[in-house]
Amino acid sequence: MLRRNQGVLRSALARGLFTRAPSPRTPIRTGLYGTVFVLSAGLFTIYYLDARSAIHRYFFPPLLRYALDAETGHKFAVQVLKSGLGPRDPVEDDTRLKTQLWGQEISNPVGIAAGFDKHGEAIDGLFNLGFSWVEIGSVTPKPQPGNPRPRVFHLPADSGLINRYGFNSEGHTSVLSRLKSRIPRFLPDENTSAALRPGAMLAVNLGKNKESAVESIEDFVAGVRTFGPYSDVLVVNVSSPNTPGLRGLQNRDLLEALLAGVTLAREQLPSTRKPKLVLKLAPDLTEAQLVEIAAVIEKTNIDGVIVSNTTTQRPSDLVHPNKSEIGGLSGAPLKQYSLAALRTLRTNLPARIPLIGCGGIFTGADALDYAKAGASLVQVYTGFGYGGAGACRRIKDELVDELAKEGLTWGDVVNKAVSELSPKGDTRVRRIEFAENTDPSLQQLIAEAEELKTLLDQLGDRKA
Ligand SMILES: Cc1cc2nc3c(=O)[nH]c(=O)nc-3n(C[C@H](O)[C@H](O)[C@H](O)COP(=O)(O)O)c2cc1C
Ligand SMILES: *[C@@H]1O[C@H](CO)[C@@H](O)[C@H](O)[C@H]1NC(C)=O
Ligand SMILES: *[C@@H]1O[C@H](CO)[C@@H](O)[C@H](O)[C@H]1NC(C)=O
Ligand SMILES: *[C@@H]1O[C@H](CO)[C@@H](O)[C@H](O)[C@H]1NC(C)=O
Ligand SMILES: CC(=O)N[C@H]1CO[C@H](CO)[C@@H](O)[C@@H]1O
Repeated sequence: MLRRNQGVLRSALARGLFTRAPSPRTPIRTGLYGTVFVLSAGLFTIYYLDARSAIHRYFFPPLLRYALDAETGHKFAVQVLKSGLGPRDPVEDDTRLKTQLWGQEISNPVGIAAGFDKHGEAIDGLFNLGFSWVEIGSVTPKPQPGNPRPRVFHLPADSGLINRYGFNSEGHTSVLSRLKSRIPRFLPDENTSAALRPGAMLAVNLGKNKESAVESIEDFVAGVRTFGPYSDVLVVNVSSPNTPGLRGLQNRDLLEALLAGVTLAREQLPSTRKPKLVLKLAPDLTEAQLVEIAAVIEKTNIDGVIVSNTTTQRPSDLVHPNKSEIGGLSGAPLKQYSLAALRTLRTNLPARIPLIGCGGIFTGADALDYAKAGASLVQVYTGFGYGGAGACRRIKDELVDELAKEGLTWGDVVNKAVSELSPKGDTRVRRIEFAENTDPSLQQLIAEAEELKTLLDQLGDRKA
């Protein structure tokens, strides 16, 4: 049907619009031109709105890269998706693509990673492109501008990207008011997904202000209080590259304090629905560090892990002249590191803690590599930037083809990997219990966060 439309469109365009007829215009002819024009425009709209159309892959992304600098191109794409005029994925997900997270069914395993929609402007536009998981952020408590421009660099020759945005964020208040205005009237009850559609999840990636102390967990606790009621999942990063050891969390105690703080804040949310808490890790951790992090995670009530963020490494085979720019490298060159880190973590975490793979996914085969390493879901950023609006749909179609060839479902592949790789038996160490009165400083922190949240709520209400 669509192919035929495209054919009709092409010939209509060729005949009706682009050739200048030499004969004089009669009213009938003018009427005909008008009709053809309207028809073409209509067909073009159908063609445009279908995320699979070739223009979204071969025309718009290169055009944006050519016409605009990297950051402006990114902003433009967010604005189009925000406007509701973005293209759509018109096909229902194949049942082979179903996956599960925490007992909940997700219609497909492809999500959009943090950093694309940093301020929560284009949530529904992104779901409409076929992603089953939309992660907004990172959002910092107070607004902050990030690093000076330029801070994003395309490395097309390497299918990569380097960014040093430095967490530009509009801050909690502004993003919260956007989330609130999106939720119709009532907060979702415990059975309603904040995605507001079945088989999908909305995640908020929590950030930290630049001036906050490295070891402080306050910003993350505030994030849990602020966004807990409006999200299905909250993502906490442990991936600042600047400090050795646990990348900023110099030691195990700090990581334990962070995880204890955010899980306690989650338990204390007044709403009946509690978001899942997921960690996001850097790909540059050593095996020993990953093993240690896994041990800490297992002792806490953290629900899952995203592997991974961008890398500070620069593989020697990079060719683009801008490869030495400072920042995090993403895209194809990142895949080897993320995949290795994910596999290490899978072999050290019990099966009940799902992993989400992220890094250099461009094709269905890439996604399948992650499933085979035990990832229940994958996320895409750079592959979406290069592949355009249809990237998600295309990855899903390729996945279905690959899975059908082997007669498997996504769930089959994941389950096999998890049962082969995850440690056998219930290795569950006694979970840390956070009695309400054990840690006065934590209580103090939560109280302060509560105050901040009330303030933000009021501000948000005023703004909305
Ligand atoms: C321009 C850009 C901005 C990003 N911003 C964030 C961010 O704010 N928070 C975060 O956790 N990850 C951020 N990321 C990392 C991505 O979420 C993802 O982990 C990484 O890009 C690897 O996936 P990819 O190879 O598919 O791009 C950003 C990535 C890029 C390219
Ligand atoms: C949510 O689902 C559970 C189990 O299906 C049910 O017992 C509960 O009443 C539901 N809650 C609401 C508010 O619908
Ligand atoms: C490298 O990045 C700068 C800054 O964005 C840009 O002006 C320049 O064209 C880039 N170099 C190449 C070869 O793309
Ligand atoms: C991800 O890594 C980049 C550099 O590799 C770093 O600047 C950033 O802080 C990390 N992301 C998060 C959410 O910490
Ligand atoms: C976005 C953000 O808040 N990144 C933080 C990730 O965590 C480290 C500490 O592990 C912070 O230093 C980063 O600022």
